[in-house]
Amino acid sequence: MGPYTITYFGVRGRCGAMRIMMADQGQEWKEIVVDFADWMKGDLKATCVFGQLPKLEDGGFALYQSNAILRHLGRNHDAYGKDGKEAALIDMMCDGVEDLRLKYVKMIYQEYDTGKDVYIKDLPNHLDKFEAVMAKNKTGFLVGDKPSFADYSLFEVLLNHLVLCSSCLDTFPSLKSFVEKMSARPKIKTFLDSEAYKKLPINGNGKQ
Ligand code: GTB
Repeated sequence: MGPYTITYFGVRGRCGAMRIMMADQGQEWKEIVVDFADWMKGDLKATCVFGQLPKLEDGGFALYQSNAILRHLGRNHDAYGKDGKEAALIDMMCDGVEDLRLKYVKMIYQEYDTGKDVYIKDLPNHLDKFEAVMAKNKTGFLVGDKPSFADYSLFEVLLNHLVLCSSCLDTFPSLKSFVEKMSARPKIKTFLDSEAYKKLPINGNGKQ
């Protein structure tokens, strides 16, 4: 597998989780940062399967769609469960995280000024589902006893939500502990403390 190259804009956005996952797995990768003005010229867009980024290259193999990329990394790095049933549950949790991510992205890009307060008020009604799964599993991860790609995706989305509302996990002890423990994993801590991570805005429009 590899070498890996991520092609994406200069934001965390849809690459946050895959970067954290590769860092935690001790996997190096290269970044090709695309300037949005260059992107608007259309040449690169025309080469992308869905006309969008991110793109992950794994050696000569190119892949689009951030969740497909997470799954591919999960297969390559043994972060996709120990059997078919765990894999199915990990898929389910990743899709659940995606539902929350899409709500977040819609609020950030389309209705930040008018919708942020309503979004934060409604957030517990989404976080409680993840809290219940995390509390029931008792291992500190969503499924099984080690991190899967769904954990990296949830972790990254929770980090973004803590920037949006620093108290959002105060009533969710299992999620709060999950974020603390994931943040303290040595390779994740090194990555989150790095300039490469800190210099990137979360979203493309400067809202967070
Ligand atoms: N379902 C896809 C996935 O999960 O990979 C969604 C990918 C997607 O929305 N890609 C956006 C894109 O390629 C970038 S993420 N947009 C360009 C286009 O459609 O032509 C959101 C985003 C928007 C703007 C910036 N920016 O200005 O730097 C960065 C990221």
